[in-house]
Amino acid sequence: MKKTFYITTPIYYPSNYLHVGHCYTTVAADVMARYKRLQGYDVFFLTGTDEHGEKIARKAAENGITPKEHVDKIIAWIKELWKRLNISYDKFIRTTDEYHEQAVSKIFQKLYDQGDIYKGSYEGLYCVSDEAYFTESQAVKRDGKFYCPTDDCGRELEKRTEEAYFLRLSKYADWLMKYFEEHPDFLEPRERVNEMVNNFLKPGLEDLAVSRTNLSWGIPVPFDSKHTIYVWIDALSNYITALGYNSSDDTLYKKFWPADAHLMAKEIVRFHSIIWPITLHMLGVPLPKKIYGHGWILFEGGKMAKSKGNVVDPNTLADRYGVDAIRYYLMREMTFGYDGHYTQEAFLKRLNADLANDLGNLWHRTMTVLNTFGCALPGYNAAACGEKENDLKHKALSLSGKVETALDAYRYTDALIAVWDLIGDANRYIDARAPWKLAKDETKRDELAAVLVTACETLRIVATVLSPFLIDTAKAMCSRMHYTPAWDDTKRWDVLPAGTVVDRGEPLFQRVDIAKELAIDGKTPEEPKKKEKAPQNNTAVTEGAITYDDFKKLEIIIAKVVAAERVEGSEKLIKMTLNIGKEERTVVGGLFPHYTPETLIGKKITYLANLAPRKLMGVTSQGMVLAASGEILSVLTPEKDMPEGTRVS
Ligand code: ME8
Repeated sequence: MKKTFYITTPIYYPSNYLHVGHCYTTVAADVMARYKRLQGYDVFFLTGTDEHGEKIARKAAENGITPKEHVDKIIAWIKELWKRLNISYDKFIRTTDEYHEQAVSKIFQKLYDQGDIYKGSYEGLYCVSDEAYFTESQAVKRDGKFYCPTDDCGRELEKRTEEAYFLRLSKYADWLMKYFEEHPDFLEPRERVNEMVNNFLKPGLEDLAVSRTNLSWGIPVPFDSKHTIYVWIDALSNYITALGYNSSDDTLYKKFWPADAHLMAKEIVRFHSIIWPITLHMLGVPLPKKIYGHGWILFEGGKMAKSKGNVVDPNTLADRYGVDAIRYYLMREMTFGYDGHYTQEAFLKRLNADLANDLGNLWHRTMTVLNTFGCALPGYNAAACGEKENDLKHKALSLSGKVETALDAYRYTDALIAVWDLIGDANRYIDARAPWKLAKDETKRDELAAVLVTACETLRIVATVLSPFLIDTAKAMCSRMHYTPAWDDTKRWDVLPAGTVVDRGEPLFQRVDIAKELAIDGKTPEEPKKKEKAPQNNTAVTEGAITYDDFKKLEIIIAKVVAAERVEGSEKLIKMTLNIGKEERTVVGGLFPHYTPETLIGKKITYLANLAPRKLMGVTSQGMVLAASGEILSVLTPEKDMPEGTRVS
């Protein structure tokens, strides 16, 4: 039987149209689902919508339509968007689906029957106009009074007490704490565990109100018609009801649960990593294997959010630049797990540099020379392959292993960096071998054939590993090579048969004029950062020159990073534990987001050991990790594997 893989996105609120932030999680889940399918897994990929609640009821009322009419309209739009973005979900769940409502009702009843839900009273700050409760931290506080935080309201809130049903979370706090300790991979990235433990579990977990009396747009509490089930039990249960839990046909549930990963952004990690595991534990249902809370896309001064209006419409981007450019940018630009900025300029630069130049040109120049060969892949003589061919072949064959390591750890960016490293190598290889020159020399046919096969096989491997990311582009590349992508083939060479007629086709990507594109939105390109002034003449260098004896004072050695984590409260700092041969050292460096802690662990780096210790954000750094820094940043690693403690001189 095939191995199974079950992945989910949050179910989004259809209060309004979705933006690029929602696309981020959905594309990440789609890439993972496609990657696993390509590896032979039986995959179930779930997405959907969270349709009940006050917000949606209010929005519909504003438009003079029923809540159902409102959500139906938005959901049709969302489904179109996912189709357009090539999202390969297996099921789209709506919390208004009858099977879901029935299953949730049964869950609520069971929890009540076994005493995990009980009746109590809910105290909160109530807004009469919005008919909603707010906590003190949500409300706007002025002169000791609390006011409604919704944009167009601002009315004074009154303290009210209301009857409600509560979920007995407090009873399971210790159990959950222990679960986190025993399952270090359950919640990622690691920082989120600390947030949950320090902010919610240690201060004492409170029971959660899970019903409301003033809400009609929701699932009724089965044994008390005055109450409606409120938000989280309804929403979170989608991950099991979608599979048929509590229904007459639970085949999918038996096959796919527990989920391999729930993906979401950090603001709802609390619900997924506290309320959800406890609810499942109460129900006697196994827990999902992983909760991954990624960062936020920031845009124009904060989190991209519907409520703030600082959103980018994915359809506009797709109209202008194509779907693959969006998918690539989202997966390449921001390190999964951490916040990142969206800028139009960075988007366009990636499109031009990575897609049109690096990938597009590699394809185009290779296939242009092949055209002169009658477009058919030549047979070649292995003896015609020299060091350069073997080098590129070796790198290409090692690509999918690197991509597997990265994607299995949800490091999408690292996977794409590995692909583009190979594309860069391949472009340099073509530059060096200049096949267009070889093509002019009849006596160099063997050499030319070896070059073209090497380049085409590399492109085949690139297209295969890119096929979960750039759906249309990879499909075009493969079909032009008459090749069906197969993951195992990425570890094989000479897969394309000699004689295969390859169609060069249209350019894979069109370059754009960045200034013109920005001008459409009334923007101008950012000034390039001013470079540090170069020394005016050689004396400027020699004047400050140090003697060899000075240099000898620097104790630069090779060290291995054995542990790494981000420094709390800092955007850039990473704290590392280094093995320097005879002992371990702690060092802090401003390496994020160029490196994440996970990518540093295991690396051999160059370390200045005798720099006087200094404190950075409360952590004492003993020395310094050496790095080259310009527009990007690169830590210096020894070219060959050297033992820890080796002196650099
Ligand atoms: O929270 N950056 O729905 P929602 C990154 N219905 N991701 C973003 C983002 C941004 N700026 N903006 C949105 C809900 N997202 C609940 C979920 S699940 C049982 C119930 C993505 O419509 C991200 O995945 O507010 C985030 O967690 C989700 O959209 C919130 O979607």
